[in-house]
Amino acid sequence: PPVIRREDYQPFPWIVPQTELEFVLGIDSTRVTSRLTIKRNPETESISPELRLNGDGIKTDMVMIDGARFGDWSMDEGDLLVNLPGESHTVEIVTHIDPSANTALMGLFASNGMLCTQCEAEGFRRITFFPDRPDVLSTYRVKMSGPKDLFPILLCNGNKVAEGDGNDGTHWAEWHDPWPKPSYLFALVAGDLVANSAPFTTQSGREVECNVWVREEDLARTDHALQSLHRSMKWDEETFGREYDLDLYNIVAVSDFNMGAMENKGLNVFNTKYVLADPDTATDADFDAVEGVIAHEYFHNWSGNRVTCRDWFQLSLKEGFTVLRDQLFSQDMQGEAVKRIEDVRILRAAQFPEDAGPLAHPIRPDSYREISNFYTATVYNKGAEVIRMMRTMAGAEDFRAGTDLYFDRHDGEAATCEDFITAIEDGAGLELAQFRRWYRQAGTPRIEVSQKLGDGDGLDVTFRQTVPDTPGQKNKGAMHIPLRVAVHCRETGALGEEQLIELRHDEQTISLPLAGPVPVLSINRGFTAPVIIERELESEDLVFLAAKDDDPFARYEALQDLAVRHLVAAASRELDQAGRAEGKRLVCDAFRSILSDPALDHSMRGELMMLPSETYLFEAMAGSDPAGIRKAEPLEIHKEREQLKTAIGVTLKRELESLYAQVADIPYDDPAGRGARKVKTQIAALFAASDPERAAVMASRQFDQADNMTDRQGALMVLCGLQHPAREERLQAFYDRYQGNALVIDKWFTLQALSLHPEVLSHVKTLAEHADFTMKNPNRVRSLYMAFAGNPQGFHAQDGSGYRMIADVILALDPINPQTAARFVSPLGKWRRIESVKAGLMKAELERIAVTEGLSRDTFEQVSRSLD
Ligand code: B3K
Ligand code: ZN
Repeated sequence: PPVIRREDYQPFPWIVPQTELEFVLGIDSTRVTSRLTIKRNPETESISPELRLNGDGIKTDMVMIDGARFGDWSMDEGDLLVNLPGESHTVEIVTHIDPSANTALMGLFASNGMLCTQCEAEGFRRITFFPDRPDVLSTYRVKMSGPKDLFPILLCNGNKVAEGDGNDGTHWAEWHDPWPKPSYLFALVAGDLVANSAPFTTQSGREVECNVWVREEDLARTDHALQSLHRSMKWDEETFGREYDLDLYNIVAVSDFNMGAMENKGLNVFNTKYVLADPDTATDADFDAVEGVIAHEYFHNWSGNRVTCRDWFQLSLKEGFTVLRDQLFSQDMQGEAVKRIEDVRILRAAQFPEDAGPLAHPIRPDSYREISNFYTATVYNKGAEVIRMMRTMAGAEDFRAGTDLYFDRHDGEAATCEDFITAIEDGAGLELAQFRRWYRQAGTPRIEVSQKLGDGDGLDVTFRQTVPDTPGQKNKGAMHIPLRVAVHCRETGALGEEQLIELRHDEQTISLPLAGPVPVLSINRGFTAPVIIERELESEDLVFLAAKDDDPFARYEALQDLAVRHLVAAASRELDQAGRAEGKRLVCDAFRSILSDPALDHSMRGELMMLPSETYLFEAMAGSDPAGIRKAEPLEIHKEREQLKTAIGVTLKRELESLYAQVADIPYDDPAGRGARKVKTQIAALFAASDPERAAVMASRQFDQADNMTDRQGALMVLCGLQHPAREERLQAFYDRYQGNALVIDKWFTLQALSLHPEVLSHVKTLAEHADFTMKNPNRVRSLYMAFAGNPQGFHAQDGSGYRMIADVILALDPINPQTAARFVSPLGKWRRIESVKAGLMKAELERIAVTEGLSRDTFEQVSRSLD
């Protein structure tokens, strides 16, 4: 497959002012007629008569040009080519497709008896021939017809302008979307659906009909989604001055979907996972995820739809910015500190490893073979961090002036990341010349920090930054990095004043004011920059920061650092017995102050109680040696982390018990309920390591008495890791209670695949044979195998059987759903950073995939990058 390069961008030689589509719908045969008005693009000089319409796996039954049958077309790969002599023409094309055979879930596909579409990035070309690229904007008019019994509801973008009944039990509807849009935002849905509806009145007083469409049996679980939509609409008016621009907003939930959701104009299509929620079936985290994804897709209406992307290399223009917008929204809904910690945890678990591995790429990539592979944590989450840094430097108010200018300047256009940066410079008054490197350079910057007392009353802090080499990029320039810092005093406990500093050089020294005689530097407060800080710090300093820092993120960070230092040293066998005991003692001391600190609410306490994830420890272990000699040993990391949990459970038994007693009976709806549930499950998980028998009793009781999914799932998670009869009993009870509820049964698969149980690998093998398991449903595949690939004990099994299992999944899934299959490659791609025996086994699996005939473009690209 060819490589597409950013520098090769050329505007399309034609414009397409109008697109008319007609669908005659059927589950296994749908006829699509398209009528395009096309004109020469006045902005290009091309004089070639060729019109190239993209197609992917479709054939045409008929082509008409300017109303007359036209036979002189040809095909190139999947594309349709015609030569047109004039300035403007109409092009009419008829195609036939079979939605029921579409297991890739791109284009028009069938799910549970309904029809729906997914067009981003290049799915529209699987429906009809079209210039399927985001810089070709067109106004759509769509007519669809089909059997009324199968498809009582017919939806499309924009507004419904006409409808009626046809012959033989069919009916039809015609939709018109007044806003010009690229083909990737097209959507159509036909099915037997019901809506939860409530109007929203915009700031200018227009009434918007809001609907959440689901299958009848799911209707009772849609209130939260609908309310989240209203909250998002209001927030975007207040925070970014953005008002909705149609009289109708439809959200449809489908159970077969490759990702979370899709922001099609006026007709969002959602994975059921991000729509359905009630206390009996969804955890607190699920509720937050629904709210966050609803917000994200809604915010795209401006950052993505009204201003779209010129080409797919600009993906972060809409995704990075929209992720930042949804993060800020959730911070306002749920509390800033906890949300920030969660977002950083995701960044470190998903993006840092990507940036350090074979798939590393800048937030604005330079090339791709398959664009689906670039919907990554880098483009999304690091993209959001980069824009957040602009906001930090400008301040919220000036940043808003920048985004206002951006929306004003580019409304109705297909823009670039460069356009965004320029608008922020002009509107917010920033100078971002060097900062642009964040868009070009991949790799997580590392900053080595050292300090010494200066002559006067300052602390001289020296910063040395490096950006690691990444595939295709070496010897990178220094980054412009904003950091919030403060210097506290450990002796007096005085807290220093926070200031924002901006690094721009490979090495620089900055003098910071002291707050007292024993300075402790609090750095990257609030995680202002997505970097790795490396510094020698006395453990007492970390303990002080963990207990006393006034920045909640810095407190969390100090505690994480304490644990990371101990665990990496222990897993690398650098500690003797005394060193090991000392490391555990320090973590336990810090934990003790967290458990009892009356100033913390339980939500924050629960957050602080989370030990660093094994993925993050993997990074810390493999990345802490710039020469790349030290490799990660996932099984050692796992063992040491479990031992640390044991030590905490044993040492702090009394404190943990009394805290459990304090939170155990806080009711579900109590304002402190959420935090209480978090803390409860954390405690049970610690006891699972220190006193399994006791944990089994505790978790069984929590499970049996639970009146909500958070408690039930938390308890079952703990039980799943134990070798105890309560495990099978509760797993069965959970299954029986929720049989037939796909989203909850996904949880049932995930809990077992993620479990700490020593037999996890054979459990997963058995589960793959379960009657409820299928490779055809992406949620189900991920619930079992993505969870397993994230379970170090199973995935990294000594004999390589975990690697083989994931490679087999890739090979089995690739012909069914390449996009989802390709997502399983990156766990195996970590081979270079892992100790040599396992590295060899992982690489062998990648090589076995690489030589397989007929691989999809998606999987081929990821596997070859991982072996390069
Ligand atoms: N824009 C879509 C993602 C489409 C992924 C295509 N492979 C959802 C989102 O980011 O909002
Ligand atoms: Zn998005």
